[in-house]
Amino acid sequence: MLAVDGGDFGAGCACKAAKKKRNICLRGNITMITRYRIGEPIDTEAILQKPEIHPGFDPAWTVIENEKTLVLRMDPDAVVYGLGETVRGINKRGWLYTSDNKDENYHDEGKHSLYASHNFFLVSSKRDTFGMFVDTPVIVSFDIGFTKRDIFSIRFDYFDADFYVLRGGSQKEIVREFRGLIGRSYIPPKCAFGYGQSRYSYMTAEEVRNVAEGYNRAGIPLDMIYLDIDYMERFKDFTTNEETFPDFPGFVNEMKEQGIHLIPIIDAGVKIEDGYDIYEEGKAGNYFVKKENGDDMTAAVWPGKVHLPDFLNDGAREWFGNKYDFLLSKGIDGFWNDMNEPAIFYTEEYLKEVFEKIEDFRGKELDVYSFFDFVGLVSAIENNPEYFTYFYHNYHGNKIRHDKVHNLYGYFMTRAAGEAFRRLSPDKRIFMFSRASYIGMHRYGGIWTGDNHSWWSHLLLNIQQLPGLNMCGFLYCGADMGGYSDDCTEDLLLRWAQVSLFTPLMRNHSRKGTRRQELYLWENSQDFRHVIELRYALLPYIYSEFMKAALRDEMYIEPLSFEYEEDARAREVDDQLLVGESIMIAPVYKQNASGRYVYLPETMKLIRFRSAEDYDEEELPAGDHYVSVKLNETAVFLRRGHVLPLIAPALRTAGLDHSTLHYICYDAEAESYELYDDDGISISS
Ligand code: MIG
Repeated sequence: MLAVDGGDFGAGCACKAAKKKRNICLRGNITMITRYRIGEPIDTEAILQKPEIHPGFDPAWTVIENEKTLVLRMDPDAVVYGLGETVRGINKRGWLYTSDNKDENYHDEGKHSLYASHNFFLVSSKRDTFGMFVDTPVIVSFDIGFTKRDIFSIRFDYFDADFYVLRGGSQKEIVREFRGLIGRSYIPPKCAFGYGQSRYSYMTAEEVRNVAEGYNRAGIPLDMIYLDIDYMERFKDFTTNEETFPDFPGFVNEMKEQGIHLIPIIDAGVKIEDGYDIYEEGKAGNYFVKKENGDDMTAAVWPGKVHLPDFLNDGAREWFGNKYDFLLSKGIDGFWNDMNEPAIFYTEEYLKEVFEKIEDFRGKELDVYSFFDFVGLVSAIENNPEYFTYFYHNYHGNKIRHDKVHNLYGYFMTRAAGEAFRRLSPDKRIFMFSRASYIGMHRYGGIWTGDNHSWWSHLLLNIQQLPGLNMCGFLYCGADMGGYSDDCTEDLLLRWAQVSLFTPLMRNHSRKGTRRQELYLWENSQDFRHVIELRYALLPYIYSEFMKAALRDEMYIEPLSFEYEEDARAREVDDQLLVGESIMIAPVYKQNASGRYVYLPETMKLIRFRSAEDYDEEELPAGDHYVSVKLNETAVFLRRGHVLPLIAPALRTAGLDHSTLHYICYDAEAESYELYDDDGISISS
């Protein structure tokens, strides 16, 4: 297990220092963990510490065997938290969520699943509070008051799962116990907490240089520039395009000398091409997923026809993981893994079928029905779920059809890399995050939340996804700041930056064909400079809080009610968050708003930052307030008795000078602050 070397606690303190304070044990109970089993589940390797299986089932639930369903009557006051990366609010009541990893690029509230399956949730009411993890690699649906308002039912395609029920203790304690079961969350290098600029795609080294220069000239801090699929030679994994990125190692080094890390993307599919080493080795080693008849399955994605590595196969995982060395050895120290749901544009067989069916329509008069049948034929090709029944894995020596382990694919891809990093880079942390995931992957990498849109509603979604992700162990996470698809506007990007500045992953990313989003391009680029400088100024706090959460199995971002559990109002707040122990945030996520209503569960100090140095403070009593927050202001609410450390901003995380550390204190008798710091790169296992 990852441990962090040279970590140093407690260096910091504030005002008139007093003793350190921790908020634990609201109810003082002990959390009991009970494991139940239905059917014969396939091991997902999500849980590291497995209690014995308890006979029967948790009494709160009714098991309806023939309908493959579990049923719970929820108390009217019950709030349901969790499920990680999903649509809708912090309280998951009132919708149907399906765990079915999918390349879903419209995250509207009518959707039931996104890229990830995070089957841990918490049902919390006055009478009963418990957590439950449904450990199954297959599709499972959580009907949380969707069909009937007070009925929570869990429906399975295959009725095989392990269930971990956690009872007793506060919401926080239940989550901590769960996190203990699944193992410590991934810890990236410190530079991963800097700001990163991405775009699909920077086409040449020259273009990347220009982006770096744009940032340097505008004086906006930056630690990373991302390389999307066009850095590769015809989208082949573990290649670089010699024409557009000549002397790749030299280029990596040139950027590194400026303190900028290049972060290339890796896709799941391996191009079929004679003479391409990855393809040939994969074929020879039997490392690709196979059709029923034993042939390698052919799908099509960006590179054209591809085979999919069988990441569930130990040998294939080791082989593919080792390939990351192609880039590591060129000085690369961070990656993002994409298309690993897996995304499949088409399969050969299905495409053939469609072409044949299209023939039936040729020359025919199309009425309304046949017209839509015709249109549907073609639109069903991309990411058709049927493809998942076409191929097989070799998992622990067993031939298993993909749909029976579907939700593990992205997890095991990232695990392939994570396991390889432990061999290839045993002393240094490597930066990595993935699109698809399952609980268990949180030990190997972070995640980003995929193809959102430049919509105000997706800024709110970003806020609302964070607590569930943290509960499920995905501490290192973030959304595409500014939105991926569609054109962004300056005000949306600014408001979004004011949220992303608190998420561990802060990355501006956007799609081909959309308006450019690099921060130095906007009319008021100084406003962006101020927000990014504030991010860097807050890094001692963000890093301390992240590391404490990771090392103690706690949450870095929480819903208000995790701290103010008895406060009924706090339980309804779903657009404000607690970030670490000291602060609450209440972002503005509406266009043309110069403020918003904020609920304060207790007296707090409002700090309005116009920049890292220019801010004012105002104490506000508990209750509701309309708080003005201008477009160029970031509002932070300091909790009573707490302290916020700050440092002088720098252009790179490596340039932060700890002698400039200072503190904003709530008042003179403020508590001390438990600062965590280390060299930001070392690990020991
Ligand atoms: O099918 O690599 O979510 O971030 O820019 C699209 C191109 C493939 C999807 C990722 C997005 C990335 C894009 N990828």
